[in-house]
Amino acid sequence: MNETLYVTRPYLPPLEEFVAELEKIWTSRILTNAGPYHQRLEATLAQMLGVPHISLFTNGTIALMTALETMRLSGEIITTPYSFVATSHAIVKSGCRPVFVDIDPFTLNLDPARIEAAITPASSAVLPVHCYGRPCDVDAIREIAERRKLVVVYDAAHAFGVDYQGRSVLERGDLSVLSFHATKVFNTFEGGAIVCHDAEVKRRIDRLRNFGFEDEVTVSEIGGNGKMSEMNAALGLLQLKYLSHAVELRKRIDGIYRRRLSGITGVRCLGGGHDPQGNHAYFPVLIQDDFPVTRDALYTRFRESDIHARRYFFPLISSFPMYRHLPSADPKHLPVAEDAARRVLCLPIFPDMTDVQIERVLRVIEDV
Ligand code: T4K
Repeated sequence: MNETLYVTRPYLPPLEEFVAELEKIWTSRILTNAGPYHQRLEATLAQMLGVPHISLFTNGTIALMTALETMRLSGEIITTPYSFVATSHAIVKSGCRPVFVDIDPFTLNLDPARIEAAITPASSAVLPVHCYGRPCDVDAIREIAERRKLVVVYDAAHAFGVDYQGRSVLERGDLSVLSFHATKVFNTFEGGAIVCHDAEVKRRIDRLRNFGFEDEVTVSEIGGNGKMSEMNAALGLLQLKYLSHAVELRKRIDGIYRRRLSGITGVRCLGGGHDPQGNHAYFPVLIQDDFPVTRDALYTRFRESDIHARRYFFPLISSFPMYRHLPSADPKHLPVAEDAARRVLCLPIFPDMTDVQIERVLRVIEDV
């Protein structure tokens, strides 16, 4: 009997290192509210990622909601249906309405060529996703947003450490939002962050993260509680020591998959050699019509072999009950996203995946 092989596994530092940090937290009794670990992680991440300002959060979803609030958005926000459901939920929870626009068939990111047709007088922003950590067409999106006076908030949940044209992709847009969930390339158990360009905006983000407090006695707006705890920040700081090694290990697995799958008709690997500065967060393949079985049949074969490949992102967000009534959710407006959701399968990839485990995955596909 094989052990279950999951789509991802968190890469963790040696337990003793974490325990040593926990002992310090126990002694200090500072558990949260922008304590020393939190401050160090913010400073270290800003420097390491090469971004001007970063604010840590309890998770990516709260960070997304706070990002939209920070920009005082209202009305409609143009977004992709091909993402994790948190992307649209954050829009609605911030009091706005999502407008779905189809994706590009090569990157599976929001297609800039379709944004303009979706703009109405009620549009306030665009919320694209760097899906699987592959950069959106950020220049085209910026050009449209500037011309049509729209804010751009990137859902960069997958894009930790990703560069675009030699600089962090997180610098693009008005704000970028990261997730540090356990399933991500860099994790703090749960966690997230907002990247912004100037100190005044950071102050607003930090206020909204902390109930709206300006100082001990002044509450200037209705904020929430999005603070990251010291324990989470301590894990983050430790993870950073091992991050580049972890990404190298992911890259190696990506390379093996790509080589072995290139000879198999009907399996299209997304991305590839042209994104050397990617983070290899996911390994999505699209199952084409000339593959002997459907994507769902292949998914079932994986399950029968105790391999939990995942259909990220199926079903489309636009097909969930709270969104499917929207005019923009009509499948006839979203043919590329519909097709991708029907074909995609994310294969297991995580830093300490063994060669035997990689073989197990490939064998299921090769056997078909
Ligand atoms: N925007 C985008 C584009 C996102 O992808 C996400 C999150 C967000 C926003 C929101 O960020 P957060 O608020 O989550 O910070 C997972 C994650 O829960 C979610 O964070 C992630 N995207 C999404 C793509 O995947 P599930 O429901 O598929 O996770 P789950 O529990 O099935 O985990 C997948 C596999 O990972 C498991 O089979 C085993 C492994 N795993 C999981 C956990 C939680 C572990 O080995 N250890 C663990 O602790 O949503």
